[in-house]
Amino acid sequence: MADNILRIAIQKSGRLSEDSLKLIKECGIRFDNGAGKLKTNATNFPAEILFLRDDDIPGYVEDGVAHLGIVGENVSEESARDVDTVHKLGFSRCRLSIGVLREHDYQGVSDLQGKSIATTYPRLLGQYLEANGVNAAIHEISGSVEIAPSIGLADAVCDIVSSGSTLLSNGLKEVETIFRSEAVMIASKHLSDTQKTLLDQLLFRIKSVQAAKN
Ligand code: PRT
Ligand code: ZN
Repeated sequence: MADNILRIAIQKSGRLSEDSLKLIKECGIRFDNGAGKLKTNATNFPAEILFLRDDDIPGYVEDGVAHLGIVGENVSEESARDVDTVHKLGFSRCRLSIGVLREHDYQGVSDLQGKSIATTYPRLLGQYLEANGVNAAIHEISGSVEIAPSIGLADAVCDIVSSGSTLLSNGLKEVETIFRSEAVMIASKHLSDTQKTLLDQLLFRIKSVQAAKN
């Protein structure tokens, strides 16, 4: 595999996509992002862009198939992949929180003892419960987590919250924030010297773009 270009993985379509593309463009990197493409070459920087599901990005970067990736810290941390977090990007801010039914008279984290909690983040939730000495059943589901308490599938949820309106519309209230997240750039631990130099150039441009906005 060519070790003199940077292969950058970004989310194909979702909440991170637009800001990820915008950041790369603001760094002066030009490429053709024809709809439906899975890979494209930059025309004025030795880089390729891969368009992937966000959940797949940490694994591709760990394996060195992609050299860099833009992903939510929540996804990167949950994946437990061995990658370097090289820069915080300031967009897609959200939090991973525990929610319970609104009518629940919640007093504190020990209320979760012996309860079941539905989540797509079993690792981060498990760490939080362990750190707080709480023994609860983690019910891993792959989507529509917020509906679980109202249909009797679980006592609580642990999911990503941004405005809070999804919790609210499912009769839930946010009771604990366990992780704060934003988009980050992650890098492979196996970069060639050329790739390290290209990464430094890219980070310099990203920091300039960020500084110009502040
Ligand atoms: O298809 P693919 O697997 O690539 O995408 P995805 O559906 O897994 O992810 P996507 O695009 O929904 O989110 C990508 C990343 O955006 C997440 O990993 C977070 O880092 C970040 N992010 C920021 C969010 C939100 N805000 C967010 N609000 N991710 C999800 N949500 C969901 C949340 O799961 C819940 O269902 O929005 C709902 C809550 O939003 P509020 O505003 O009602 O609180
Ligand atoms: Zn995903």
